[in-house]
Amino acid sequence: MERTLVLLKPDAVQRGLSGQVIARIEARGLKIVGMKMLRMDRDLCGKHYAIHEGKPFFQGLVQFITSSPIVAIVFEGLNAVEVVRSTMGATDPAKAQPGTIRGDLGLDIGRNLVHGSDSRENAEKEISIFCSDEELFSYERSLDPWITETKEN
Ligand code: DAT
Ligand code: MG
Repeated sequence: MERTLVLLKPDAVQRGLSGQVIARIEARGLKIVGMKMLRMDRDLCGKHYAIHEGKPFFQGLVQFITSSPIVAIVFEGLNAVEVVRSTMGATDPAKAQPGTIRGDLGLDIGRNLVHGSDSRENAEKEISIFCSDEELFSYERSLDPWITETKEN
């Protein structure tokens, strides 16, 4: 089953929106297979956001994401990467559709509440940055057949 990394950024935790954000993703049917709170440092930021290094917003992004604890969650399920991305909405909350996390709860691109991996390949990389194998759980839920017809993807 496909897995993806979600980060509840410092603004989500500080604003008391962690539960709401998790609930929206869980309600789609995706399963939590790993979760922890941590404070990102510059080093972890460099690894996770390597692709954005040198961009004009990078400094502000590092400043923000390291400013307060975050929650890292690994979700698993059918098309987990794409489903999380569409549930989050566009990067800029001003452009995100109502009904999405960013479109309902955010205003500013620099305070957009949540991260979600953008491809299966990046999801695998990002999950390994944040979680060890021992921190990830494989388990069945009795309701899974009511959420997905197939076990494969
Ligand atoms: P996403 O988080 O939707 O995958 P991204 O990977 O392009 O977006 O950028 C990572 C984060 O960097 C994004 O969540 C917020 C910040 N960011 C991106 N573009 C920005 C911009 N133009 N101004 C300020 N922050 C920006
Ligand atoms: Mg991204």
